[in-house]
Amino acid sequence: MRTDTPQTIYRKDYTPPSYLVDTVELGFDLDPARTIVANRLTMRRNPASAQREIELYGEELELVALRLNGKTLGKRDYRIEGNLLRIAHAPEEVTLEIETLCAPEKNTALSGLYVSNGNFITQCEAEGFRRITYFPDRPDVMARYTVMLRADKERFPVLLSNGNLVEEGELGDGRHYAKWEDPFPKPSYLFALVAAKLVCQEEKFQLADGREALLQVWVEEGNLDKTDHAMQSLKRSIRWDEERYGLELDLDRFMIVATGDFNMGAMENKGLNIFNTKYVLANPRVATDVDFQGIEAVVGHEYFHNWTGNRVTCRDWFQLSLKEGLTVFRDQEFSGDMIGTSSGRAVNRIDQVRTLRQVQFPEDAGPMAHPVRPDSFVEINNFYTVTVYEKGAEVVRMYQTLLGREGFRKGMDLYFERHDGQAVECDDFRSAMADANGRNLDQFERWYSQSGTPVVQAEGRYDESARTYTLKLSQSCPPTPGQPDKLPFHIPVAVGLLGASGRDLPLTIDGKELGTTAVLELTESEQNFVFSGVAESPTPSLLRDFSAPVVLKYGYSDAELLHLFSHDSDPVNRWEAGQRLSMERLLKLTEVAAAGGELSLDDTFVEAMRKILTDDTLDPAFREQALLLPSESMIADQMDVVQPLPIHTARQFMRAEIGARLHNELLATYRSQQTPGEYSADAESIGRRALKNLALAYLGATPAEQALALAQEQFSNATNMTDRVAALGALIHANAPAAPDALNRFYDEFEDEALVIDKWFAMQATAATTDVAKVRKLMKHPAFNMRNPNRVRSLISSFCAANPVQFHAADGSGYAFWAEQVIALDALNPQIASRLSRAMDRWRRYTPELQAYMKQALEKVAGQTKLSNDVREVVSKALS
Ligand code: 0A1
Ligand code: ZN
Repeated sequence: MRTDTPQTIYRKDYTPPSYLVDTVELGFDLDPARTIVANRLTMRRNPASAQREIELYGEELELVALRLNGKTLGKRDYRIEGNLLRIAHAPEEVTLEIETLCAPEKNTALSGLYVSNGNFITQCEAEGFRRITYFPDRPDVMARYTVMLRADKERFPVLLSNGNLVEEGELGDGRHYAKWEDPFPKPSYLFALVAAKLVCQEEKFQLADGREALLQVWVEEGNLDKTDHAMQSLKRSIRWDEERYGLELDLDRFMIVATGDFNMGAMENKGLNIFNTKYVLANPRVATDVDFQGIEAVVGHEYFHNWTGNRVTCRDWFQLSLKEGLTVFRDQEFSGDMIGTSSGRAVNRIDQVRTLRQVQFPEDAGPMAHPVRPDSFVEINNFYTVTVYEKGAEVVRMYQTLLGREGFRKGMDLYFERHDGQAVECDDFRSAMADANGRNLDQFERWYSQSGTPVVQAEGRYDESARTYTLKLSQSCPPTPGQPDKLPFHIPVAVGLLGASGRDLPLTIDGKELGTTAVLELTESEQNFVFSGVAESPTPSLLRDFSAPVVLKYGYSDAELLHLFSHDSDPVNRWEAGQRLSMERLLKLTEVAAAGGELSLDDTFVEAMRKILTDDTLDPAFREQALLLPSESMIADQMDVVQPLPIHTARQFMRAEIGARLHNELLATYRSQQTPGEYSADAESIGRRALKNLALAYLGATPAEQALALAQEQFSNATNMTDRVAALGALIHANAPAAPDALNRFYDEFEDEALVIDKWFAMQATAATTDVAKVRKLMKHPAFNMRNPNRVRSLISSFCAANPVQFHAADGSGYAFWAEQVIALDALNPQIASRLSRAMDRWRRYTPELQAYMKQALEKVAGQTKLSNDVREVVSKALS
């Protein structure tokens, strides 16, 4: 916790490290209260640096001894200023020996070395290693590590670190040791150790080149019945990277460790991935379909980092998207390939588009907006964002859209050929893509440097006599903090033209036949694209497969949207047409609700929904997506002044109307989409359950008794967690008399399953009937724990981010609660506090009355004298 004014760090100020590190030998005497860390570094001056002092970072450490080339340094031989320890006048080559003390059990920030349920765990990205020992803790310093772990054998029978186990044995006095060696040079943020009481599921796995690797998934005792899916996902990830990118596992051993206390999803430490239990533990009894899918994606993500992140890493933290955008893109492609079918892929893509619109677009339009490669930050932990991750993945996807799959692969190959073992920049990736394909991608750089979501405006004109269709595309980008004016982006716009029959028309531009989907390259502020030989006036299908992270504007008529909703061969755009139809209506209904008018829904829309619902030629998973209404936050995003209550009223009305007017079809769907027999997490079964449970939710939105009876029956008889929570959710959201009892039964049955109890808290936190008083009461529940990030997210963050009606209560009570919790959390865990503080990002978009309360709450937090850099940066940007 710092009280001085936080410093802004700029990308332009980057300088190379003064010294490079060749080897690191770490010795740990592990004790929760007082751990001794002995660190022996061999370093040499970096010829690329003008700076001659050794610079080591350290935080929350007690320095015991410091020796340089064997000689103990006295107080006059070095200086400690804040987090920096500087040694001047050092020779070219040095061996530094540093002994420090730290207190893992007091580490509630969960950064560095900490204790989770009695086990030692580390988290070093981004700057946690400096909380373990003094070190040039920056990603462009890559070194070879040897690690000796010593601990009590009974309490910590398992001792793990990166790389290969080279020695283990007894020490007498009940202690034991293990020595690990990582053959690959790595930055300090990839260091990890685990000393714990754990058990593992393990397997030998044959790699493409014939080598065998040992794969392990480590969990606490009692959880071995929940590791299988993670292990299967890991094996699939290894195969996929071999097949799709020719990338092999480079170690003899690959370990995954699950911990219940973790700030993020998981971490790609070399050979020793550490995971939040949420992304490891699953079986049908405790995990939902979404959990199963999340595990596959995150296991893949961390595994793929081994090449995109670890073998080739980031020069500095401004380049974070170099590894994150690329690795998210890789995990998205992996998930798509695992589903296999084209409609399954589309459903996967629709999920990505939804996240982007629901979370990233608002970020790009708010006070924390930043480019994919930021130019400055106060606290790097605040930049693990949807912009760096998800928009970054869209940027990588655009290379593939522009260059084709093969061209993209060529670029990847060249990237590894050039940069294996190096710490590089986003520009190096772009150059590899350009050079491997002989293309100029200079303008593409703006996707990295300019923040904000571009708006593409489209207009079409059909010339009957010339049989041409001219598509005029123009682009602009709204101002964002520090960037009032933007230059045009290089935007791939995938386009199809539908004839009156609903079929795609063949596309020709400048005599070139382009099939039925053309990727137009919009590079100017305005451009015309002329399609020739167009036999009839078409309906344009624009931005197919969401070919760029932009807002697309086109003055579609209802008739055109209905045409696309029924016929578009691009499933993403087919879904998109439905979203546009619902959004238009939701916005109008919101207006009427705000004015206290009477709400009504047109038949045309209901009929379109009926058609999709009953079209058995469509995959259930796709139907579910197409029938799902835009969320309240997405509706809010379209409004100039946000009024949470009318939005909620409008959306609830629409749900109830659909539920009532399609009652018979929903009921029939509910019955036909059952998945009897043993649970399976394949895409088809997941789709059927999703559609069935959506039908239940719609039915539950009506006052019909029958729906509640169905929900109650499903709740009691469910044989998997997906159906169980869907039923419980239906009861809670309908405020059914049976809901409280169901909640109690659910709790009693799953009391010992922390991840299920998280769901129990989250479902209550997001119910429209749960007000601040109820949340406060839940915080007093014995199962609530302010130190556990998953629990805090499930109750406090869910309430603030996903219960808009109550969070934005007219009396400002939600905001006062928010301020109180941000302050309380900040004293324990600044990263978690800072995430929560983002709930207030877009406060200027609300009504003046709400704004006044929000400002007051923000000022209360900002006015604290003791505040972390993390929270300080977020609230001061919100207020500025
Ligand atoms: N690199 C990890 C995410 C991660 C980032 C920061 C952390 O602690 C502050 C932990 C994990 C990933 O992308 O999966
Ligand atoms: Zn990552």
